[in-house]
Amino acid sequence: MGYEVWGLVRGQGNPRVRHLRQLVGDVRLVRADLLDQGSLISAVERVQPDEVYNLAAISYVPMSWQQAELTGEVTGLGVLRLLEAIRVCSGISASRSPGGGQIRFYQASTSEMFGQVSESPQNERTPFHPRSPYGVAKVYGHFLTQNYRESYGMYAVSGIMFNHESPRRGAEFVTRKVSLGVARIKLGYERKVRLGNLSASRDWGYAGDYVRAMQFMLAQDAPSDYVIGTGVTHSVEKLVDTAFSAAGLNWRDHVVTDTAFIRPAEVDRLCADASKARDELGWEPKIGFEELVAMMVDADTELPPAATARSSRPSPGNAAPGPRPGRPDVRPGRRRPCRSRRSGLPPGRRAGAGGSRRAGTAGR
Ligand code: F7E
Repeated sequence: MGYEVWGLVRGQGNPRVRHLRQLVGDVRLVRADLLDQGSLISAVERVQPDEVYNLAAISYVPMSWQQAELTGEVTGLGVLRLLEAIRVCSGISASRSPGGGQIRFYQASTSEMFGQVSESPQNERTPFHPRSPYGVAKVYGHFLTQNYRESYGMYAVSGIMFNHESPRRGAEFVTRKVSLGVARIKLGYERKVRLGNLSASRDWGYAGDYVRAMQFMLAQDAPSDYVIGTGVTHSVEKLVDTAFSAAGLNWRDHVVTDTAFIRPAEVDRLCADASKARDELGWEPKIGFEELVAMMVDADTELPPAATARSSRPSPGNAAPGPRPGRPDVRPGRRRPCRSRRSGLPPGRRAGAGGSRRAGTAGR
């Protein structure tokens, strides 16, 4: 693709570095921390990136109730520090706008900002009503990115990404928890998977498709924000059914609901209207829900036994802080999928990668 990719790593002896090296050996690393303004300025000075992708966050929603202040610092103020690092290193001030060759900035915004939705499907104009400290922090980062674009003329954009998954997803998120659970049950290591709210619905897509959208967004003539999602939504129950069926199992024999995984405030249903991305970027997802779930179940079933055999019991680190008192019990329920219009796609402008560029990614 012509990219030289740098990743940001924090902390001393960060154990994730070894894992990262095994996955993608050719990524170069620079040390910095989203909590430390000076370190970000040094990192931008050292790498001299053409593009910066801020994918870093405390991104597990239940964790954001347990560590609300840290979530605000990293997921919210981290965006400010990164934008400031780019602004300072580029010599941009209120009276001096950037010239050509400026650093382009991508902010990973999220469908969690829509939260308790006021309309469905959600597009770039749908009002935000976040339901967790994570969602609130992301709204701050989203508006700050817009503000730096408007205040300083920076090429700074947000992708409002709906849930994007792959076999690399963390085991605490529901798709991977289910695919790992199915693999463990299939291989005889466990008999049950404990889950929370089965009636919540999400618009789940494949992470690889969403990364392509990020790249397109930074390759446009003018910066703008885009909703990225498939336009098809499924309940957690449907996810569970699809995953267990892919392994020839009946989910009702193995899934237990556990209030430890119910959130204090839930986002009930999300569904993307990504028509702006389709029309202006020429973007559309290539991998659908069934294919994605089968891919994740297959990958986990083929993991080395030691990785598959690890316990999936709830722990304080991956359980939600618990339902509000008086909250009604959550029962499995079915909802109708929300579909986007898929026919008659205009050709749109397709943005290619092209050229040799330096991209910095911040991930936590
Ligand atoms: O939950 C329900 C849970 O944790 C999805 C992050 O990447 O996407 C992700 O946020 C749904 C929720 O993802 C369990 O209550 C039921 O309704 O996989 P999740 P999320 O909260 O939607 C957005 C776009 C982001 O930006 C976030 O960073 O599944 N659910 N039972 C469960 N969820 C989990 N994790 N574990 C359960 O046992």
